[in-house]
Amino acid sequence: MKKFNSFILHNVDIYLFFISLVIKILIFSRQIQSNYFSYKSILSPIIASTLILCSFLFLINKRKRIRFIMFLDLFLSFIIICDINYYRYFKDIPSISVVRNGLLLGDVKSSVGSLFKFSDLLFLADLAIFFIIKEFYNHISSKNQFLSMKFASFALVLSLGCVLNGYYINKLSIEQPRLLSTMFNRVYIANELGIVNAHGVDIYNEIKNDISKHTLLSKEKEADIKTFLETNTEQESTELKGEGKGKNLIMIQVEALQQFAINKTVNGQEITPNLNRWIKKSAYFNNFFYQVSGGGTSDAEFMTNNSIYPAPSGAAYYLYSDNEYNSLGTALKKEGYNTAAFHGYKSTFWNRDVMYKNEGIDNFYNERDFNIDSQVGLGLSDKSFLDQSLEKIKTMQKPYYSFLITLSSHFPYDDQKGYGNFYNGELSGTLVGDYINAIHYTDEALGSFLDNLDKEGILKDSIVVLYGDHNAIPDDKKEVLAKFEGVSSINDLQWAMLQKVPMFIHFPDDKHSGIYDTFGGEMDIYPTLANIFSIESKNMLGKDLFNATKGNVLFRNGSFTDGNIYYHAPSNTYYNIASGEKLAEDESLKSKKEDTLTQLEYSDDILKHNLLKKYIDDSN
Ligand code: GP9
Ligand code: MN
Repeated sequence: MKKFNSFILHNVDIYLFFISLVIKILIFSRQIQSNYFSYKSILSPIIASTLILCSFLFLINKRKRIRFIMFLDLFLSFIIICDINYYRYFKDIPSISVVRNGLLLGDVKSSVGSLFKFSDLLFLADLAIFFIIKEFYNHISSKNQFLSMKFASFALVLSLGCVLNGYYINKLSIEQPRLLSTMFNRVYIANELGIVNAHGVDIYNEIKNDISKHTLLSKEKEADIKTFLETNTEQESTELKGEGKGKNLIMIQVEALQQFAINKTVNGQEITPNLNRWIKKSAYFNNFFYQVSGGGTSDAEFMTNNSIYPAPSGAAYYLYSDNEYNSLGTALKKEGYNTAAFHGYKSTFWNRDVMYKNEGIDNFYNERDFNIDSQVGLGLSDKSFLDQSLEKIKTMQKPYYSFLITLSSHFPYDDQKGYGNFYNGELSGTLVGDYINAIHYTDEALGSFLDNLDKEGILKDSIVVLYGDHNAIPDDKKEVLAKFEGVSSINDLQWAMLQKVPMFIHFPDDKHSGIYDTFGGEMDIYPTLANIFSIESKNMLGKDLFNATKGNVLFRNGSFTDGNIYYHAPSNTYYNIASGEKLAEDESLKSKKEDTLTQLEYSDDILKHNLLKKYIDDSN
């Protein structure tokens, strides 16, 4: 009992620090999750992460320790105050990449500062308690605990914290597989695990990523990649070269627009009548695939604006936001274009505010720049977003590049009120049935936007590109999509061929309209536009769809197609697309597979070692 009393008496500063930190983090959590906050769900992970933080204090000598605790308390309280003010402005949690990109200190410094409340200083109130303890400690014997006791306390508290925290982190990584590696929704992580864990996961990702960036790349490999990039987009022919020079570019990325809905009817009505109509007036690529990986929507944007593959895990928009790129926006700015991105959601989601600056996008109109007058799906309704974006586009100095990302048709498509009930068929109430309503709504909004561009005379001197960012129906709902397709089952090849998204390019006066069946993907949009707008097409891994002789489409998991065969990497199986039959691997198929892996490796090295910076510097 005596030992226990001494253990308590000797460490009262640590307990008080632990309790005050848990309370501060709970107050912070309450502020970022005001609507459905529950102390119960967040308390355990907060306690677990705070135990880990406090465990090291048991190793410090008591007299020195109180000073260290006061410094640590001041530092952590400062972080929490910064987090709260950053959240008030961005409705997000800052990450290292945000701070590193100077955004925190950039043009928002004054705005974030203006949000500061004097009540924030209450987070420092507990320092007074530690001052008193410090005085108290000065007057009592500073007999220290035995070293063994210190280590035992440290080990016990650290292991308890790690086991508890590991359980909660693992639980979240199972519920949301991509979340912790991509940090695409930092607020969600803080809401589930507490702010200490949110910053801890961010620091872990940064360290892991920095280590991989500092592994050396051989000079030969660097030269091989440079040669590949210089020759990859060379084309024998130059169909449509310069067709868009000086014209505006309007690129529309549509949330979860998957090709199975295009040119289809349910109960005798078209699901996407407007897109079907505009497809007929445009160059329509009906064998066009999404190629996203863990970065979801941001991967799609990354590829269409850079023609570099997504990161093997995580999101390039988060992990490589400070790399140098040869982006579409940057290239068009060199040609005198004004550039802007439009998205009716948080500017920090997917780290867009940081990444767009790096992609040559001068203005990013995000949820703070729109009147959130109607919400459908994940946020601002597509109809209102597109109407308001059109008004902003009309004020832009020509020529301009406008990149719009829609939002309403977002998984799980459960905003029936917002979408309306266009579909009441046998799949009503299933994910596919809900999706049909969602995409029918978005189709209507897109139709009105495109018609308005026409009415305003904008189409006369603009080229419009529209594509879907990724699939709408996940693998685990395959059987529902099979029902919609009217088949009993869907094998790997059929499922792969269903992973197409529509992509069309509209030229003034509906020129070059027709169906183009070249196999392609999101990686090919930039090289295709580079040819149309006569901008340099070095440093791209995709191809120009109007002049390509081969139909290669590579996917992040190593699968690929060349338009005739499809290789399904997870099952290491080759298929003849036309006949559906499986093929034995021969030398030519093997070399295609190796070529795919080489290109993906080149792309990963470009990101890891920031090679474009080197190549661009060399060429200047
Ligand atoms: C969020 C929106 C959706 O801004 O782009 O992203 P997703 O969840 O589809 O990756
Ligand atoms: Mn998306």
